[in-house]
Amino acid sequence: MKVILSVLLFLFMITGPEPLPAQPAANQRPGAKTIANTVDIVRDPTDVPPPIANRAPAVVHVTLSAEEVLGQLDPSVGTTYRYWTFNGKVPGPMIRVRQGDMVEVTLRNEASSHMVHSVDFHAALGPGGGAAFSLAIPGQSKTFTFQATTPGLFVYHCGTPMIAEHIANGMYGLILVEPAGGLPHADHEFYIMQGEVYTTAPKGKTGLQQFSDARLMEETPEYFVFNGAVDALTKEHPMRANVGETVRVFFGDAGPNDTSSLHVVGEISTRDYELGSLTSPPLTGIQTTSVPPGGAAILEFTASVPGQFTMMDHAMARMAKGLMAVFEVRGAQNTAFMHDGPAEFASGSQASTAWVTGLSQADTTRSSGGGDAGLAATRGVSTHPADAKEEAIPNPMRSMPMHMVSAKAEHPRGSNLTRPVSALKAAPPGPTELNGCLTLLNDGRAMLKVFQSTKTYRLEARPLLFSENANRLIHVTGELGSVVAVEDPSIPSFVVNTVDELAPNCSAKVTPALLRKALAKAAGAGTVAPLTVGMSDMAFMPAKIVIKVGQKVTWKDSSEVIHNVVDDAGKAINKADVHVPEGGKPFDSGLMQPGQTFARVFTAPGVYRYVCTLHEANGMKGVWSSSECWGWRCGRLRKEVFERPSPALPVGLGTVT
Ligand SMILES: [Cu+2]
Repeated sequence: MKVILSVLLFLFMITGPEPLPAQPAANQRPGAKTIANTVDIVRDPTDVPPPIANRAPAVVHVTLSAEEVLGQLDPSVGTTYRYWTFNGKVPGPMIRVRQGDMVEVTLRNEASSHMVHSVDFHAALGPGGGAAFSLAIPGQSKTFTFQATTPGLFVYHCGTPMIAEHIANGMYGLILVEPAGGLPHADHEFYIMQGEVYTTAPKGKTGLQQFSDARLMEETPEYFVFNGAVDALTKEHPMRANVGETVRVFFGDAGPNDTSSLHVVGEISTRDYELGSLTSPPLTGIQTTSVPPGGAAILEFTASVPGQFTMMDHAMARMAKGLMAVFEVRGAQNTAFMHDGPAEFASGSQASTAWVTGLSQADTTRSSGGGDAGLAATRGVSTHPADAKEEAIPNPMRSMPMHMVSAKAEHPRGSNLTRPVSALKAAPPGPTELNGCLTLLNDGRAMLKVFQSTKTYRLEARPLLFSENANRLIHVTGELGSVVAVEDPSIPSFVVNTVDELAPNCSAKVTPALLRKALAKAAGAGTVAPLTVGMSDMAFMPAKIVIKVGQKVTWKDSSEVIHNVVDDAGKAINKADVHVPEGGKPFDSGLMQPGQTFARVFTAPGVYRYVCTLHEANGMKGVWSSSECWGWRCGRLRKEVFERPSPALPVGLGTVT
């Protein structure tokens, strides 16, 4: 046998491979230039076998066919390459078995092959991982069986010398050995392998590229690829998920030479089964995973916010050599994790409301010298004169729970219409409401001049909470903030929870008596007054409320845009965005014209999450496509939360949690 092989190999060395037989131009990648007689070798990353679930150990049949094909290495410029593959794709098929399974592998080396091939399973115990048993000359089939003893994600690859060449040419894949009972559910699973391609000509050359033995030995690949080809997982096979869904990536580094520093820009792995181990606990909260050649990793993360997320080897020069993948996340925007502009105080974000410096003293001093670069730091300088002045305010208050009074709930008002600023410092918990005239400055700041007073507060909230109330007399609830702005360090800030209009303008005709009347009207007579939720063209307001069982909520479309209010998993873009507690019923307001209201009495306690599916429901008009809804506009349509009042709270009081 050895003699036959040696003779064959020798013949190859002398004659070299014959020209490849013409391959059908099948499976052309969409959008790719048609290159005659080539095939698309890219493995679709969603090509993942189903979970093994809870079955007993079994005999698993796996057939791998060694196929040498002319494939597209970089279809955008018409670069082709002679790939050696398992089953015509790179990587080869992902194999999924259970611990204890007997894996019966048949390797069929196609008659059209020019090389001897085999397969070495890292999941197998035995010499060569099965390479000797599976060594097959062109036209031959070999079968061997191994027991999957150890859970984990393992690489397999061709084990025929020169192995590095067979790997570089595309002969690799992953086998997942699941533990008994399987892996936890993930909403999406992807299969990605990193590889290197060594060519004699530099990247960018069109036409058929020749393998370079010298470059392989130098370990200087001309191309780095995910799933076999340049840009394979960006344009042709981007990976998609919706906000709130869990993503699991089965990743292997085929090498043959370089370690991958796998990183997803803008995500943090919630679980990282480092080195592919499923017998060790996963690491958590991982930014970049080191995956050696011939190694693997299982990464999991939750798609938190919509957008495009780039996955790459953080050895970034490799991006220019073709190594990049894209995750597309769709769904409602979530500005809690990141947003443009200065820090805001989202409802319920109690922990993030103190300004401190994140820099060393030296850097703080340096950056407070002025200029844009110093701005952020300046805001946090503890020695800033304004901070010193406000020193008495923050900490005891900041650590207090935010007992926010819902706008329409019972609450004594009128007594603090013109509460002086000095009083704010002295008396925790300070004002929880203010009345005054709202002015929006050109730079986006919202200033509240307290009614019949010279005092002014800078209001902190989501920027557009105020847009429709500019130049109106308003009532705001919230708490004193500790943000000191560079522009006006002497002006205290007030973190806003709710905004209510008291009068449509700030004219002098509004008297304290009229104001009290407006406040009383707004407060309602009873302790379980109906609650109104406004709908601007950006948001539900307030974003979160707590009501009593039996309380009525009225939504009012206070914008100039059609809206709806939907809590029905069957109608939401993303099921994770809506929730009805046990005993509650799904609801749907139907389309609401500007000015229209929709009311509902809630009798089942629990958390309700709902959305405006407006753009989806109104899909008959192209402009309101669902993609519109995935943008920042629709993303501002906040979810509402209803919760049973905590026993610690007086009945009828609302709170923000
Ligand atoms: Cu091979």
